[in-house]
Amino acid sequence: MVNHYLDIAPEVKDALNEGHPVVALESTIISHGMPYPQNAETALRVEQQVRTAGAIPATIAILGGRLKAGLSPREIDYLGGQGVKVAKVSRRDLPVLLTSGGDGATTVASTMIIARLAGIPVFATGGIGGVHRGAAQTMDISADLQELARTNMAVICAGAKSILDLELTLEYLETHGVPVLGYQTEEFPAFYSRDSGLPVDYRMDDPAAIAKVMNAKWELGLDGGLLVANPIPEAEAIPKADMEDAISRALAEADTKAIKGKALTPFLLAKIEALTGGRSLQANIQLILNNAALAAAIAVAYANLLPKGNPLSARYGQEAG
Ligand code: PSU
Ligand code: MN
Repeated sequence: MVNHYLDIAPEVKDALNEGHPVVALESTIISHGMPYPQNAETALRVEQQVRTAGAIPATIAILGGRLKAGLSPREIDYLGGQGVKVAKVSRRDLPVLLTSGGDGATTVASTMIIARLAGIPVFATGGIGGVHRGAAQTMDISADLQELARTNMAVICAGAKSILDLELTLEYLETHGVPVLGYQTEEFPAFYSRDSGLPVDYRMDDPAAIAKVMNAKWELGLDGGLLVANPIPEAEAIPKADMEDAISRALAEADTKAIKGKALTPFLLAKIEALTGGRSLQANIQLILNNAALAAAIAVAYANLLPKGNPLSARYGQEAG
């Protein structure tokens, strides 16, 4: 049964009914992650990339108090143009947005929730939220991690930015039973750089192998997500040392200005963007395109595993009860 708060775009609905692969995409990366108009342009290129790789894109957001799975180019441009004027919406914020009738950009956590309601099991993003540096004092741990613990979905990312404590982020995921799969790598990537010095749980060399792990996990009744870490292409990567200065300056300024809560991640991202100029924006665009292509390949492989004549959405929906 489709949730009555949710609007699924006709093209996405048809694809799901036919068992055709679909890839969910988030919208905080559009409104809070990049400047206009590059944000909207990138979001449209990402959708195109998903299509080229054989799947249907479903960009997720909240518009006028409705959950949306699949946006029009106009709606994407609107979210990009509004930028940080649009509310950043995570799990906590969802019910309020629905009753106030506002617009919202969805984080990894809330995108997972909405994709799940729509019956989409694969989602591409840039970087996930995680355990912040200093979390032992601040207790700042992104709701993205809790969502990965409970919501059945493969989330394809380029790792996480080292504004976070990557070691604690991986510990948290282990505790909550979230497999971290490195795509053609043994190392957990650090967003702009391919290396973090930390290992992934398992290396996977092809999308079909990842699809089999998804299927086995959910057939076993092990609810929750899988994190697929896809390193930024070599040619676009920025060495860790080059980023470290910008990251420590951003962290120091956040500390001085006492920036906390949901404002912290966007503040750090914008600061680093400003300090490293066009270089980090360019890297950001390339890695999300790269993730979209891999997510589409995984969605295709997962759809191929499902029995013929059994629509993907129905089966996936049933499994999560
Ligand atoms: N990290 C990035 N880019 C992003 C985000 C995080 O490198 O765009 C966004 C994502 O939408 C993510 C959210 O879900 O920030 C996490 O915010 P918080 O740490 O407040 O949970
Ligand atoms: Mn936080």
